[in-house]
Formats: sequence, structure tokens, C-alpha cells
Amino acid sequence: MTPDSSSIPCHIVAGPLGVGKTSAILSYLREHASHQRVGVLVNDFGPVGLDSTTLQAEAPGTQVLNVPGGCICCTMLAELPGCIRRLISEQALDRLIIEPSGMASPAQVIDLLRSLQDELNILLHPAIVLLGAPEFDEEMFARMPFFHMFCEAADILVFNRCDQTDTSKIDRAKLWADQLDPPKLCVVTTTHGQLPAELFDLPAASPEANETLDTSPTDHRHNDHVDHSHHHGHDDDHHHHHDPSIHPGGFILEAERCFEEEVLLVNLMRVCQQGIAGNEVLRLKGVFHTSAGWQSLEIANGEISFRHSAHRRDNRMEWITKPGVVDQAQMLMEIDRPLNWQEIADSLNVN
Ligand SMILES: Nc1nc2c(ncn2[C@@H]2O[C@H](COP(=O)(O)OP(=O)(O)OP(=O)(O)O)[C@@H](O)[C@H]2O)c(=O)[nH]1
Ligand SMILES: [Mg+2]
Repeated sequence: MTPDSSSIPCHIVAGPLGVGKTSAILSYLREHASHQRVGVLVNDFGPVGLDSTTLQAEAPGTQVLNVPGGCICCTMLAELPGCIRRLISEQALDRLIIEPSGMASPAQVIDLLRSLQDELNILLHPAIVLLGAPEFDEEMFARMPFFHMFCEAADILVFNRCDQTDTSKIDRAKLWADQLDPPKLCVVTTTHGQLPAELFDLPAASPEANETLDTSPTDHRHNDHVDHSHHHGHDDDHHHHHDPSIHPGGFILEAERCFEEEVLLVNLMRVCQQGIAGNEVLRLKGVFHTSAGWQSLEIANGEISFRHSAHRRDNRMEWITKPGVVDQAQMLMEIDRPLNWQEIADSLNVN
């Protein structure tokens, strides 16, 4: 059975932590949400769901649903069918976009969605997978199962954050990607997740196409080869890809609480550079009511960024640390700690 023509086109936008998945979805919504009813399902790594907050604030007409956290790499699989049912029962959708957590195996999400196509009346379109152009390294990509997992699952491979590296690396990445076997449907280089709109109109894979193939780039059989070997102690039969030394955390605080902007920024800079109590902060994102208005603050790829946010409902933040856990109280103490100017001067080597 194949889904009929009324099926809702369904797109997966996957990729490692902080690579630009939400940016890519936002970029699509900015262009298309005024004339399409788009539903977005986001599976954030943490317990709070910052991405759905951002998407809701920046694309107000869009139906956004957060697939709640739990085990950071596999919750989505259990919750996904129910969440899709909820989204499509609330409103007739022209398109459904799914952002799996950067810790999730995209192949597992694709397998699940494929098996649900008829039941949910969705039609799975080519999987869009983003990788960071600055991180491109032929040897590392070939050697590390983590990158393999993303590359193999991609039908459309996107090298994002091209503004953060030089053109020779971008050219090398593209050349490398063009030679992958089976070949990708399309390889794109971009910044801030800006994708050509046509990518979302590339046809879905048909089972027949998978059987004929010489170049069949939409062939998903390669998903079978993804390494599912890393198993770590759940009593169900899920196989996990995430490093067990990676720990998510998060909090939500009332909107009335107002943070000093300067204090937040300086403390976040320290947290980004030095970590917390021997733990590296791999990713952090939050929206805060600050003395300078509502701000969205992030640590991604070892850099801090901040901008105004349209969110007003509450202060919220989530993070991932390694190798130890950083709990809510500890994180709050770190980011709201009174500034010690002597310590700051020392760390900057200023007398
Ligand atoms: N300089 C630069 N920054 C980018 C680019 N794309 C995204 N960013 C920034 O990188 C940070 C992470 O981007 P997101 O779109 O949230 O990434 P994500 O993959 O959804 O992150 P997670 O859902 O947490 O895994 C944000 O601060 C973005 O503004 C890019 O091409 N260049
Ligand atoms: Mg995201």
C-alpha cells in the first residue's frame, strides 16, 4: 500500500546538536507559513523544550508541538505516533516537519515514520540532514560512527554554518559528499539553515524506486547498516547512540523573575569557556526576562550568541553537560552569580 494523494508531506530535518536544524525550519516557516498550514514536531534534548518555544514565538501561526524529553535519544520513538495524531487532528495540515533531537538516530525515526505512513496518512519526503561545515574532516567523518549515522540517513545532505569556515573546506566537503555511495539526492552548502524551497518539493521515495535504483538516492536500505550496537541498560529493547556521559538538564521559572542582562552574559561567557565544576557545557539554550528585555541566549559549537526574543511566558533554559550532571540549582547559581570584577580581570589578564 502507498499513501494516497491526500497524504501530508512529512519532512525530517535532522543533524547533530546545535548544527542549525531549528534555524532551517524557521527559515522555511518565514517564507511559507503565511500560505501553508505547517505543523512542526520538535524533540528537544532536554526536559524543557526550548525549540518549540522559539518556533512558536517566531512563527506564531504555526502548529508546534514539543515531543517531551526523557531518555535523550529514544523518547521520540515512543511518543511520535501520538504526537503526529494530535497535530493532524487539531488542524488540516499542508506539511509536517519533524526535528529529531541531535542525540537521536535519524534512521530510527525514518524507519518508524515509514512504517506509520499509511496509518497516519503521511508521505515521507527525502530526509534533510545538516552537518556543520566547520567540523568537516574527511578522516573523522569516515571514522566516527556518530557522523556516519547522520551521513547515511541523509537523502539531502546540507553543510550549514558555511560562514564559519573557509571556502576550501566547503569545496572539500562538497566534493566528498558528491562521491558518497549511494549518492545523495542533493548536497547543499548554506548558512543559517537557508535551504532552497525546491528541496521541500523533491518527490518522496517510492518502494518501486528503491528496488530499481542505479542511482536511487532515496533508497533507505542503507539505514539498515547504521551501527545500532551501543546498548546501555534500558529494560526495553532500544538501542542507543548517545554517549552515556552526556547529561541534559533544564528549568522553567516564572516570567516575573528578571535577570540582570550583564550578569547573565558575563556568567554565560565563563560557563562557555570554563564549564561548570569540571563539566563541559556542550549545548545550552534559554530565553530570559532581562533588564534589557526578553533575550534568547545560547551556547552552540563553543560560542555564545544572544538576540531579542518574542517569548514572554516564562524564563526557561536547557543544557547538556559532560561528563557529569549539572542540576537546576547549580546552573541557576552559576548564571545568576554576582559578578566578581577582580576574577573577571584576572581571567582576561587585565590588571
Ligand atoms: N554563524 C552561524 N550561526 C548559525 C548558523 N546556523 C545556526 N546558527 C546558530 O547556531 C545556534 C544553534 O542553531 P539551531 O538552529 O538552534 O541549531 P539546532 O540544530 O536546532 O540545535 P539543537 O536543537 O539544540 O540541537 C543558534 O544560535 C543559531 O542562530 C550559521 O549558518 N552560521
Ligand atoms: Mg533545534
